Amino acid sequence: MSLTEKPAQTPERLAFYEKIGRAAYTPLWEVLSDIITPEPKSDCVAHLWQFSQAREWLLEAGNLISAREAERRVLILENPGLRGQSKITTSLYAGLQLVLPGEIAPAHRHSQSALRFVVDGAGAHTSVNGERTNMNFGDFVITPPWAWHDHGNHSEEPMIWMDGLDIPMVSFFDASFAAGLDSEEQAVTRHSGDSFARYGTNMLPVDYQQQDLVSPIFNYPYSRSREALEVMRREQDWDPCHGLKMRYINPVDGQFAMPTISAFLQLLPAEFRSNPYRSTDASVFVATEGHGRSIIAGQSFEWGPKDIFVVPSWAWVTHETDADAVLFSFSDRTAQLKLGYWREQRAQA
Ligand code: GTQ
Repeated sequence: MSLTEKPAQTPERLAFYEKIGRAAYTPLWEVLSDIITPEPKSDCVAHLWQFSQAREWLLEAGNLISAREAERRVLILENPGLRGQSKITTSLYAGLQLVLPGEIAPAHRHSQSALRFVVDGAGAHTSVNGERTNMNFGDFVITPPWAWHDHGNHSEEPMIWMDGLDIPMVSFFDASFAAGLDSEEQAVTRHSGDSFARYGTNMLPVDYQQQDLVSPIFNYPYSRSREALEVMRREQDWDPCHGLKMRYINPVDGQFAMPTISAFLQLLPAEFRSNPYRSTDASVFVATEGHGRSIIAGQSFEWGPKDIFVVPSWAWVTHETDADAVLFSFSDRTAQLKLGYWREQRAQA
């Protein structure tokens, strides 16, 4: 008996397992090494989705079904090791959503938290908590749990963003609630930019009391985040694994912007060769600028702007760039940190 091997199966033992099995018992020693593993073992595999192909198929879907009929016109990015489960990693969902000019994706709300990362088009909007925000390339937008949200596109061009949701986590806890609103769009009761002015300028309203774990900012514009990376690069203090990597925060408590999902933005300079890194949070990356490749568990994935790739839990990853590159990423790190699971490891090149 050990953590890695199973005991021999004798006819007497098998007969016993069969007998108790009929009454909903299972001997631990037959399954222990499968359920408590010395290292993370996952069906989640490394994979890359090329944006050019995704865009073509999304636009094709645009001719087949409206946003209204679909509720959300999304192509799920389904991990090849987790087909049929609507998961990009074991704990997270991702998809690419298309909203065509003039369309509305109707108002609804659910227990699941959502993030949007804008990859194509400009000027569509999402409304949350009575405020409408315009979405532009690279913006990181959050929808808190149980918040009404509807999307629309008054621009002239199709808009595509990546959705990241904690759907598998909520399913795991059997805690899903969802409801539709009786009107297509929620009432707009605040001016655009109000929450950013209140909470996104390194100030808070003087008597502000924290209400929940979600950031009160719901659009983190790319222009601001990108500019920050550009200013920091002058100091040349590149992390050997991550280049310059920042995390999106809730300004009220300095924690991650969402209670279950962590999001990051990083700059890697041209010709960067990272040291190997792994962590227990499987991560979804979107290349926003530049070209390069990531070697994930020994397999190389070439990426360019808007391509999406996934790094499984505890898989070694190194990044290599040709030109300056910017990577957005998200993972369940904040959930793992709260639960006391999260680990990381660095290696020399
Ligand atoms: O935009 O509200 O990709 O509810 C999946 C479920 C997006 C959304 C998704 C959703 C949404």
